[in-house]
Amino acid sequence: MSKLPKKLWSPVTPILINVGLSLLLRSCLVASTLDIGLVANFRFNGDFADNRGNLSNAANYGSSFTNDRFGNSDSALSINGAQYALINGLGTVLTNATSGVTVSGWYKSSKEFFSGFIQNNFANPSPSPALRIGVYNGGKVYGNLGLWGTYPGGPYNDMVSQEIFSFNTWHQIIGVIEFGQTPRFYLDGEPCYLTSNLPVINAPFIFDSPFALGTSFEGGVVMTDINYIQNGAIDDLLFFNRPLSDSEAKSLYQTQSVPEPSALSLLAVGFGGLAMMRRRRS
Ligand SMILES: [Ca+2]
Repeated sequence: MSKLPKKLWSPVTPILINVGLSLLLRSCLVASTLDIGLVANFRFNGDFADNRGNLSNAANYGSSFTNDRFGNSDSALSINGAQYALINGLGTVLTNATSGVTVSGWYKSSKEFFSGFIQNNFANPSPSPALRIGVYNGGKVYGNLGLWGTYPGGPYNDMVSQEIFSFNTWHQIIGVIEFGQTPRFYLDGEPCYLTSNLPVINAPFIFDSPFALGTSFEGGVVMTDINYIQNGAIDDLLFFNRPLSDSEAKSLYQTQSVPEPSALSLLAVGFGGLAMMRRRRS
C-alpha cells in the first residue's frame, strides 16, 4: 500500500482523532448525566415502544409516523384531528419519585393544543397536583397543575409564559415539578417566565392516569374539544423520576437539537484516525 504524502496526512490525523474523541466524550458525558432518572423514553421511530423498556407500548388511536426534526422519515408521531395515543403505567415509574419529576418532549403543531396531563385519577377525590403541557393564547406556553382551585393554598391559575411557541416548527418543551419548589417550564432549553401565582408542590405525587399525546386526558376522559387537539407531531418524549436543573434542561435541548452521532460514525472516525497513525508510522 502506497504511503499518503506527509503533507496530506499530517494535518488530517490530529483533526480526525480530536473529532472522534470529542464526539465520544460528549456522548459519554450526556449519557452519564441525562440518563439518570430517565425512566421512560418514547422515540417514535416507527414504533410506540418505550426505549427504556419499563412501560408498555403507547396505545394508538389512529396516529401514524412522520418526519422528525432532522428530516428522518417515520421517526416522529404524527397526530391530526381526532388521532391520539395514550401512554399507560406512568404511576409505576413516577409515583415513588422522591425529589420530583420531569417531562420533556418535542412538539410541532399548526394550532394551539394541550398535551399530556400527568395526574392522579379523578376518581380519587383528594386534590393532587398534575402536570400538563400546553400551547395556547397565541402560542404562549401554558403549564397547568390541575385541580388548582382545591389544591392547598389555592386557588391558582394556569401558569402562562411570556415565551411564544411558534407554529409549524419543532420546539422542545420541558415541564419540571421539584418538591418543595414552584413548578417550572422550559421552551427550547430556556426557562419560561411564568406569570401566575404559583404553588409550592410537595410529595407525595401520585400518577395513575394515562398520558395523552395529541390531546389531553383529563377527568378520566380523552378531551375532544377542538381547543385541545394538536395538529402536528411529537417526538422524543422523556419522563424522569427527578427534577432536571436549569443547566440540565439547557443541555438536553442542545443535545437533542443535533442528530445523534451513530455508533457506526463514531467508529468510522476512530478507525480513520487509527489508520492514519499506522500509515504515518510505517
Ligand atoms: Ca424519533
